[in-house]
Amino acid sequence: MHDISQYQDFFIEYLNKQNIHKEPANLYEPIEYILELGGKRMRPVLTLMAAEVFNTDYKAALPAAMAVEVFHNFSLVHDDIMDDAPLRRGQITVHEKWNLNTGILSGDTMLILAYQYFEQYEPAVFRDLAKLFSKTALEVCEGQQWDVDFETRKDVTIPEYLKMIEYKTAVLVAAAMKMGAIVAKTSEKEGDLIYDFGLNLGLAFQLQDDYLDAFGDPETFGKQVGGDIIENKKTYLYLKALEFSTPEKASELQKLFSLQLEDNSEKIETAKAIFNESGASGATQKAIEMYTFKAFDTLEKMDINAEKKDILRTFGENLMGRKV
Ligand code: DMA
Ligand code: MG
Ligand code: MG
Ligand code: MG
Repeated sequence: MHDISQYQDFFIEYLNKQNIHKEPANLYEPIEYILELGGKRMRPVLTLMAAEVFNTDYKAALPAAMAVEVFHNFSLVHDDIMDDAPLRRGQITVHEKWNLNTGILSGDTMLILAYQYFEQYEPAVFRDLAKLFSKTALEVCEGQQWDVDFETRKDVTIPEYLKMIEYKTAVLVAAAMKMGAIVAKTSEKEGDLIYDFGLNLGLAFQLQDDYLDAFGDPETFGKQVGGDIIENKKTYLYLKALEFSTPEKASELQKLFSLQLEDNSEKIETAKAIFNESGASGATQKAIEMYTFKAFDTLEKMDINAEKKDILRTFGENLMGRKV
């Protein structure tokens, strides 16, 4: 199977047959709401693809893919609380549609539900999936805490930013792929290589996410454009703009990113202009390409045929050009 949309379709069909969110009853609605809003289903598709790349029927990886997607949605619901986000996938966020408690508890519930999907596997596979899952969950939470801590810090460095996005985002993309490899019972070496591939793809993905947060098209983006600027997020765009600007411009930008305003339209426009004029936008695009190509380099080291490498490379190329 080559076509990404086929994997998406198979996954969505499987997801729609699930009954997990009927229990617990009062959390049913928000969980169903967030899981069925849509999204690209990128992470579960990667789990299925990885299983197939390692010569296993992708259907065997559907429960693991489901765990990945449910975990991802847990992190989104909590992320939207942390980021005070009004919109997700073009719809009102869970904590705004219901309330803060429902956001926290439906997120927590999804975290547990995700784990339960592994119970469908035999003991040895279960153990490896569960181990990777808990390591990943701890890293994502740590990364998310750094993301929030950085909002009020003036001295965040590029290496700190890169470690933060590795933890909050890239490790889940990497784990999604490695879970496919675990289901396929591939060698540890191949499992590590696909993890490395996913990690670099995940870094490129978050850099692109940060770029689109400022420069995405509000009509199609599905989230509030400029949200990171409003929240004083120390993204690659911001850090590179500081690095490339004159001391005067840099201190203007630093001041701008310590404000909390009612009306943010001017702040957003000023920040975006500095991102563009300083060359930070171009540098971000270059970094996205660099991490994507780094992922492709890892692919070359893998013991899989050219056709399978093409499937993964095409996925990476599509991701690089994404608009949402
Ligand atoms: C998201 O970072 C990270 C996790 C773990 C959900 P983000 O806040 O930039 O994501 P989004 O742009 O989707 O809100
Ligand atoms: Mg967010
Ligand atoms: Mg966030
Ligand atoms: Mg974002």
